[in-house]
Amino acid sequence: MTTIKGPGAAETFDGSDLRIAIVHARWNTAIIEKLVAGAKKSLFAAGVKEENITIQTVPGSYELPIGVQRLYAASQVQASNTGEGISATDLLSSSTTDLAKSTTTTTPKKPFDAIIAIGVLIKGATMHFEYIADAVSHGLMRVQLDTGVPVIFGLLTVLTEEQGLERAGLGSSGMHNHGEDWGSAAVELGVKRRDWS
Ligand code: DLZ
Repeated sequence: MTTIKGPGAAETFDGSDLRIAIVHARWNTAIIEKLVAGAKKSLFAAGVKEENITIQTVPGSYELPIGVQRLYAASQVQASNTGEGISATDLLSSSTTDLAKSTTTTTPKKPFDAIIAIGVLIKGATMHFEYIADAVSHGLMRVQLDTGVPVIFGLLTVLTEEQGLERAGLGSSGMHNHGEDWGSAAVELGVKRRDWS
């Protein structure tokens, strides 16, 4: 069946100099793992280098906003410790010249260009689902507007386990893995954010 739903055709964006983080919850792991793999597939397809992808986990979706916020802050500190006069592009490089300018002995890194937050909330018998979904949605929006780093909303809020499996490309309906959309969104926003600066 054809459908009009979805992000529509997009230009392709070059992610080869982007630094991207994925923060994911561990609840509903089987679905999460597939979504993370889908996001990584799109990142790689856009040219994002494996060494420029950081993956961090939190226990549940409720912890996603603080995880994203602290990981981004840590990347800013890491970048500011790598020395002045090094451009964002240089910071992706670990050449000896760049390292010589750096004040640390670790590979210099720039702050993340975009962060993908991934969680799967499955509705239960109580109001728990509604409270967490609302808090996480607002929390992630707040982090991205407060920091200016694009935060990709990879939170599935599904009524059944089956709905979650479908959206991770694991169901029988042929629905695609939504993680792939999130990876593409991260690259597009990471690139566009530079132009918007
Ligand atoms: C407690 C809980 C429940 C019941 N369900 C989910 C879920 O479906 N998906 C998810 O990501 N996390 C769930 N959690 C855990 C909370 O998000 C959170 O980790 C705990 O309440 C601790 O703050």
